[in-house]
Amino acid sequence: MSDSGTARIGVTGLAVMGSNLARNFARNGYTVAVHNRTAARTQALIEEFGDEGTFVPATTPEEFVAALERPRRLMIMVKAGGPTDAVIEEFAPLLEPGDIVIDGGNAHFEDTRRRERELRKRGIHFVGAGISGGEEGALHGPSIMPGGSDEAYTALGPMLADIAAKAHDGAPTVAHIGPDGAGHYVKMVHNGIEYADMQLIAEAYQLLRSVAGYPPARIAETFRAWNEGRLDSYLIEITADVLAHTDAATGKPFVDIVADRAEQKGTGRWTVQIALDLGVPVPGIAEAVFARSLSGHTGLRDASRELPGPVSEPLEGAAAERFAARVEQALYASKIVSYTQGFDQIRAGSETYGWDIDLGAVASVWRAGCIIRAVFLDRITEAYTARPELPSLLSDTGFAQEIGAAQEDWREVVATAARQGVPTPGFSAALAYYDALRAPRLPAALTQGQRDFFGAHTYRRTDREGSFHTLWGGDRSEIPAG
Ligand code: NBP
Repeated sequence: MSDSGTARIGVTGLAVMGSNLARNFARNGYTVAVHNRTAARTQALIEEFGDEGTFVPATTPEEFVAALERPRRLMIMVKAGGPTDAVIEEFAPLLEPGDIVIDGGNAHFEDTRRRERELRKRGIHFVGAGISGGEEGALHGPSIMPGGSDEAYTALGPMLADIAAKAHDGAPTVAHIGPDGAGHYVKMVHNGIEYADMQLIAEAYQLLRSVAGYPPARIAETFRAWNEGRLDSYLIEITADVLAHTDAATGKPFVDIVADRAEQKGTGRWTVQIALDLGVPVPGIAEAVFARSLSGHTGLRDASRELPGPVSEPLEGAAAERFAARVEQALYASKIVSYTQGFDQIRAGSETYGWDIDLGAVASVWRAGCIIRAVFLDRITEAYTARPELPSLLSDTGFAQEIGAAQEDWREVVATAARQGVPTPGFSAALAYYDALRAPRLPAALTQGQRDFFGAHTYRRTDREGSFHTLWGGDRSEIPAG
């Protein structure tokens, strides 16, 4: 191979995310090699933003690789899936042992594990890095969740820290999550939690609208007030902005002219699929994915509109205000439960794949830059930092006390929603999860009895070790099994 180039890092794939990340590196003083399959994008970046820093434009993969200092740091920002594999195949033969390939796209963590394994055979480090914050984050500071080897992180970490968002205490929102696919796995669960957060906020909105009888502008004010307290977060802030917005064409509240059909793309669905594979209960995330899916089933909805439901009048005055305060409690309690489930899924993935993920560090890198950034994440960081072995977030004394204080209102909100026919799958599932965890006995005992009856699946007893089967078709005596 020829002499080393001068670029500290290279970015290939210069659509919105790649070009903004390249600019972010350049603005932080790094010389950045830039490349795109279609050269026009590279030219456009140099023409429009070339004066923001030092860019080395390359038109061929060979030129691009030659522009990088060694060990090379090459970031891929192309469409996830086949395009990422195509780019790896194109560049890998041009690289040398010790070089680092970073995939900042939204890859499935199993793909990242496979790619890491394959490149490791050639001595090349592969870093699957989850990047959250959209195009604004990419430019001004995202939350970054890199996986891969310790060696790669040593060479890369300080640069990622420079371009990452900074939390209120000045800490950069990046941490080495763990080996191979750990970073993309955590990014996936981040998106699952994002789905759950958004669903809970949507349910709070619907309750304030239908039960408290508030118009969107009043609900926007309510969310603004909540954003001053423990719910302070990016999602609550933008919810208030969306609800306060008026449609210019009709003069109606914007939220009333948007079709009520939501999209559910890759990562939310992956989170639930993987949770099922790992046997981790994440009903809050699952209900959020299903709620979006249901909203898009217009045929089913059209055919069901005339089904009977309760008739009720919205609340008024002080009663409406009292109910709104209860909704805040229900939202907060349900949010604690959603994060409990998300962190439990990260713990399960970490154990299954041997990643040794520091849950406190994960909470810490979500404190700024990403979509779920919130004051609340400081609390989670503190809880896991104080007790890394915490069995679940609900075992943290502070969160348990807050749930205890919220539960009466939470139950009342769920009961009111059921009585008035307002669908609240997120609030209800969160409460059911909470009650199931705290139940002294679950009806799973009966389920086991049924399974033994029809399929001789056996059961365990509460009073002694071993598996047992009852001869249901015979004299119903019990025999040891297995
Ligand atoms: P896109 O996901 O829209 O991908 C477009 C880029 O992929 C272009 O540079 C395109 O090159 C390149 N590309 C494709 Br398509 N097929 C290729 C191939 N076979 N070989 C080489 N290059 C190929 O870009 P994006 O929205 O900037 O997102 C980039 C990555 O970041 C994705 O994985 C995305 O999921 C992830 N991400 C996006 C966001 C976001 O908010 N948008 C947030 C976080 C992560 P061309 O110009 O020649 O067509």
